[in-house]
Amino acid sequence: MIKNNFKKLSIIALSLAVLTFVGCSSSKDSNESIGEQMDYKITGIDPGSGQMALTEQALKDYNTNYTLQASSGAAMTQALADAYANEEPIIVTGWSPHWMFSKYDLKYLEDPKGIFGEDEHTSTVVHKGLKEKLPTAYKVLDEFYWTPEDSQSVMLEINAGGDVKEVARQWITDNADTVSKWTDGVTKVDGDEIRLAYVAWDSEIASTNVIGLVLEDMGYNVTLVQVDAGPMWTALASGDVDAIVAAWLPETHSKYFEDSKDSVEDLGPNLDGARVGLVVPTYMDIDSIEDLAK
Ligand code: PBE
Repeated sequence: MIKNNFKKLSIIALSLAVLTFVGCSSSKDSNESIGEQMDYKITGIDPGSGQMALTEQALKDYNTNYTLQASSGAAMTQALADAYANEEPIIVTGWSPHWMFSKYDLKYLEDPKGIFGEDEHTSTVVHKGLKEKLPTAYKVLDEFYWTPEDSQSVMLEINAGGDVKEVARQWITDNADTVSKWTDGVTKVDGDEIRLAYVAWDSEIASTNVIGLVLEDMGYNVTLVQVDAGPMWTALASGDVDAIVAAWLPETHSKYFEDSKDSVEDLGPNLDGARVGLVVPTYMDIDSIEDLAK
């Protein structure tokens, strides 16, 4: 009897020891470097975005042993939310304007080599000949201009679960003065077709839906086409779509822009003060992409 109990106890003790051992080796050891804790992974977005190419370039030029994982805008923000909730290290390909900066305490890693550019803006780019084809739309698109705060307020509402169209409509109602600057003195049309392409990045979901509704109010029959970055530029160049408000220049989409330059017209910024880069929670003890060097 005693012997039996002793045996049971030993088994329990042994199991505990094994469990403790397994637990320790799988949990994040505080002696691990930040890089080890993240398995040297950067959480990226959709492969076609300009930022992914810039990040690959940065990881090389800064001589790091990090790899970039492609995902999507939505998967990236989910990974960020999960890491943030547990104060775990994470590096994401981030950009502004974006609601993530309102929701979390984040910082851009410094980029002394300037790989991600400075002073990015989002441009409105149309298929050549739009001025003659759809003069009213051309005029409104040319005038379309808002601020990072405007964009961020729309994004926040959508992120909080608002219906995209309803949020865009509400913003238009609340900002009638701004919107009238885009539409004042422009002749309305009667059901002409216009097609706008965009990528499902939060900032572009916001801008494209707002301008889409404004064009609808001007009498257009508007189709929004959601595609990847490469196909968005190809569709614009071929004339399959008439316009985009999602062109990130001068750096992020420079390659796409160069390739389609002959068949498009850049109407200039619709938002200044945009930025792309590597973004981390402020609780992380790194400040520069240089800190990721081997
Ligand atoms: N972004 C958001 C895009 C443009 C908009 C920065 C993720 C990119 O192509 O990288």
